Amino acid sequence: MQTREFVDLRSDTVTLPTEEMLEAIRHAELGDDVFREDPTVNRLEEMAAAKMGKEAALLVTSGTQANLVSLMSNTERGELVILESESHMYWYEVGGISAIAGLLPWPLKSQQGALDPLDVEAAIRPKNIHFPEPALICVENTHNRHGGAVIKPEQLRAVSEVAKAHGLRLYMDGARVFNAAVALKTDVREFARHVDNLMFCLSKGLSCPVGSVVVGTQAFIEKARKIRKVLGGGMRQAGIIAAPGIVALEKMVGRLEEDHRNAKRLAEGIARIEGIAVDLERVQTNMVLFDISGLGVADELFLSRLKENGVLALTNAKHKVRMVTHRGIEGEHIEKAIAAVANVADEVRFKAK
Ligand code: TLP
Repeated sequence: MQTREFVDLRSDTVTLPTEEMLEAIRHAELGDDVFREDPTVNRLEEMAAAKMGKEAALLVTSGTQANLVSLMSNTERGELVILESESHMYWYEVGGISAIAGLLPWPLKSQQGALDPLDVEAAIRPKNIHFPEPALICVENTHNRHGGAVIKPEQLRAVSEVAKAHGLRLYMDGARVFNAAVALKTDVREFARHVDNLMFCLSKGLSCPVGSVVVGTQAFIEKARKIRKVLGGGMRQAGIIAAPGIVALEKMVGRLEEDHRNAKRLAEGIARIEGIAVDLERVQTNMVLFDISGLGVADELFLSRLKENGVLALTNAKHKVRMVTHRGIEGEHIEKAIAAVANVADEVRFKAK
């Protein structure tokens, strides 16, 4: 489905593995990872921990599993978790935070995804027989529903100070934290150092077919390994997943910059189209969110017309369209996408008159 037939801007999850990744899978040394005997998995986990400046890491099946395993490893059932009201964990993870982890999510509004430390402080209520125990604060970086916004290291530090002062842990859904690091031209450890533990995804901009990695202290990862098992995530010859992950960490981080440049170009092109609003300041990484309210067309119709013009996108709220750049999307695809949006906009504006 990828770019051959359509310019697929629905997500960076649609990226296919590189030739080098496929070769690495073919030649990976394998073993039973539940017995900790897969050398390729062990190597990826060591690399991931070192990259993040943490003690240990754990390969898991998906970003959703990474978040669930981390929630359960950081808390006890019945505790309270402070998170951002637009966060992926709150919106898109099938309510696992409550249904499986047994936690009470306490959502806070934010400015472009960054929690205000004063709001966090206010949400941590004094001990009282009526209240659940607060245990964990979660942040997301980059922030998906805020259009790939980067949460800066100093913003993380401010929240971490509140967490420390109250004896709470801080966890980061860093599905796209390498995009954040590349956008600020800094090391990913600058983000990781402010949180107790985090996850990142291999299968988004880094182009792997499967997998995410949870990173933290030795004790946390030990607990997470057992929780992954109870959730059915104990994999056997998982080296076939880890092998492309190693290629990703070695070779795929730097190129994210290209995706960011393409997203800017895409946003600038779309911003020139009448009836469409884009906040260019907010295009910081590989996502472009734009508002089509001015076109007076139903979202489904807009997306289906776009598809007829060879371009795939998603909406993430009423009249809000999301496009995500990734490997496989080149300059010519950006031009094609801008032309397709302009074409559809002309067509629907004409009908509206
Ligand atoms: N996000 C996907 C969809 O679920 C919306 C996407 O296309 O952006 N955290 C964040 C911040 C994410 O954006 C995602 C995936 C996840 C966690 C979950 O990862 P997976 O899909 O691997 O379970």
